[in-house]
Amino acid sequence: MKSFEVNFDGLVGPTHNYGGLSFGNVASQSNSQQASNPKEAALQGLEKMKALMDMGFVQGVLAPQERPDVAALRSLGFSGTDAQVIERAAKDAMPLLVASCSASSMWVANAATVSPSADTADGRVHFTAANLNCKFHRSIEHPTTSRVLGAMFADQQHFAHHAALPAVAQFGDEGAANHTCFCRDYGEAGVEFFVYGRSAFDSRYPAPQKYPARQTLEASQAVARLHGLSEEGVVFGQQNPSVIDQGVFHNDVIAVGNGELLFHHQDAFLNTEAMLDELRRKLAARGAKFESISVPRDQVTVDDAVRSYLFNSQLLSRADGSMLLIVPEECRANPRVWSYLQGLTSAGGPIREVKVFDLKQSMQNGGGPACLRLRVALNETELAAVNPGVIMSAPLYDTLTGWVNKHYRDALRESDLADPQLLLECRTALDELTQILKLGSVYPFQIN
Ligand code: SUG
Repeated sequence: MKSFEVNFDGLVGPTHNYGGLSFGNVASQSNSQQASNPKEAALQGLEKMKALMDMGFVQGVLAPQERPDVAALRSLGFSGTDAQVIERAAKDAMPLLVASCSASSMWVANAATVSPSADTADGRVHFTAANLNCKFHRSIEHPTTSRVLGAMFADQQHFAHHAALPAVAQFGDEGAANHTCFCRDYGEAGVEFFVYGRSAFDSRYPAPQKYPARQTLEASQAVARLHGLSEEGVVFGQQNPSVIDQGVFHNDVIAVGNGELLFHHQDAFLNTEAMLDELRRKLAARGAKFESISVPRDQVTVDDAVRSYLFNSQLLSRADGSMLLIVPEECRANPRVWSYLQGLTSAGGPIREVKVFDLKQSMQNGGGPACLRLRVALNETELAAVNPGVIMSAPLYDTLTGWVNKHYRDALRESDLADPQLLLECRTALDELTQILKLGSVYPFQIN
């Protein structure tokens, strides 16, 4: 049976703004307070989806969330009508209003961890929504994320959904940004690679000093258990704490894998050789030949990686067996990264081509090509069971660009977030979107 890796990209929501909300994420902090352009952000994302579809990849779309999150503000003590809740929060606690307005659900690599059916004990595709509990503005995503994923992957014969892990830092879980599935072929059992930043229960593991390690070992282990993965089908690796302190807040800022290949920076991990050996051995037992490409620090520094997002790229398998790397414009702008990429594609290795995309609006908040997509490996039967409304097509692309042009503003500043009209605009847009994507009622304002 044929199998595919389907990329479901997050559609950027109407409140995309630069709130400076993510301590430890260099771009988020350095672009704080700049004016954003939600319309351009959404169109840039849609263009990437369309380009991948045009290249022959199966592409899906994941809906944004309702913002400002009035329910979250109510839970923090703001009361009255929805408009009054927003006005009161703006007056008394602007940072909380900003957090409740974040369009951060666009970075769907953090929506959930997904295990393909070939790896799981019950032969279903498993999803665990990420609790994202390191940052308030992200911790409010998972209830709606679960409903949206449930509406996209509704067939219980093929899809199993788990609620987010307990909402405490000890089980901090950032989803697929710290998880990679390796395999010989999508559809064949492989090895799932979980990368954590610290252990919450064992003080022998080192931890970063400056910035938070968002993912714990114990969270990764819990997800592996929930998904019914076998011991021979998982490898846990620790991120190098010193790169977290240099702004690598997720593993997908310093490594990307696909098929039998891991592309990573030399300084990405701790105990790198032992970890790569374990991956090689476990994949060999599955009939797969693991390969890694380590980018040397004397060619590309960690700082280059953080600023260019070289590793926050999409590594895609093409029909001829070669791989394609989708990178953001910022890689072309960095001479060391660009020259490394020229050498990489001409070296005769698995990565043969690089394609560049302008994702500046998302990049300025620390979200590159890989952050914007959730990968789901599916066989033909499973793909047929996915809600067809969320699979990208030329007509859907046209409808969605028209929808963005109709509903989105082209500039948003912090002061605009206090405008209760923004909530109404968002609700009107999302109501229409649920019909376009055939999702049913997934938003709080639609659920009674
Ligand atoms: O969680 N930025 C996101 C970026 C997430 C990127 N995802 C992956 N690497 N997979 C974050 O730090 C910034 C929001 C603001 O500052 O307005 C933010 O949430």
